[in-house]
Amino acid sequence: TSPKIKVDFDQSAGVAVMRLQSPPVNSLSLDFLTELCINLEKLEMDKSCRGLIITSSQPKVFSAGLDIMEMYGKSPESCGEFLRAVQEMWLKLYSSNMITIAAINGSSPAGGCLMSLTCDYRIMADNPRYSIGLNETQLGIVAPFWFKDTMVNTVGHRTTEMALELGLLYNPSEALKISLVDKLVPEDQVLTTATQTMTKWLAIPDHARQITKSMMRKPTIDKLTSNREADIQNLVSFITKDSIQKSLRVYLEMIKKRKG
Ligand code: CO8
Repeated sequence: TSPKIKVDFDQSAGVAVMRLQSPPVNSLSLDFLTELCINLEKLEMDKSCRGLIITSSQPKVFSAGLDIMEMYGKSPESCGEFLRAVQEMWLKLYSSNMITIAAINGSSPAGGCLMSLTCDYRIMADNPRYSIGLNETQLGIVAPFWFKDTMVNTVGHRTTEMALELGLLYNPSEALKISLVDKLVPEDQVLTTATQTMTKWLAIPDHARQITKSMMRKPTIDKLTSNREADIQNLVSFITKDSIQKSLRVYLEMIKKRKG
């Protein structure tokens, strides 16, 4: 099978560009997450890699979030393995020592939004057809507490409370207004703007920036690392309930119907 992630590392700049290329919509399957984590680990260990830009190779979509098929009609064991991989992705990205910038060149619901939120800075294409947000309740499911915490840390408690209860998806200008993203640029300038922004962040001494980042994020990360298996058990028993499986089926039928 062809790689779902393409990494270009510019040794002289110390910056890697990671392109998500899992057609059609970069949904986060177990295979995708495994590949993502292997790539992240390699870059993290390479001391010459100081910055990482994450973007999508797929048209119109940054990432459709978790692959719903990994949670639908699957055994508790499979669901558990999958959700452990989602935790792993979040832990690796949120605790990265690298400067991470999301170049959001398409829609970014749910797990796609989470990936963006783990980054240090978010640049989104100014296209009103794109949307971003944690829309879990619209599927009849609940965002894990660490999804919630990551959003609270970015946009504050009140905005997160309302966004999560309603499962709000924001268009780019709304997302900018609540600081869910940091900057909007025309679609064809997302990557170049990310590179320019990276230059600014690279000017800060790594050790000082890294300690500061860790100081800001460590309490949130510790909350999950000290409770990983209990969290999995909790999520698995929720997602495998008949009523929740039914909600997922209804939602899947809805996105299929909406097509065309
Ligand atoms: N998982 C699996 N398949 C998907 C997903 C997904 N997340 N998203 C889209 N697909 C499929 C579609 O069903 C469609 O399949 P097919 O071609 O067989 O009909 C194909 O991908 C292409 O999709 P679209 O035709 O809809 O593509 P568009 O370019 O028109 O739209 C969007 C792209 C905007 C991304 C749209 O597909 C969409 O809105 N998708 C749903 C996104 C979503 O709601 N994701 C939520 C996932 S849940 C999550 O991430 C967090 C869960 C937290 C864990 C909770 C544990 C308790």
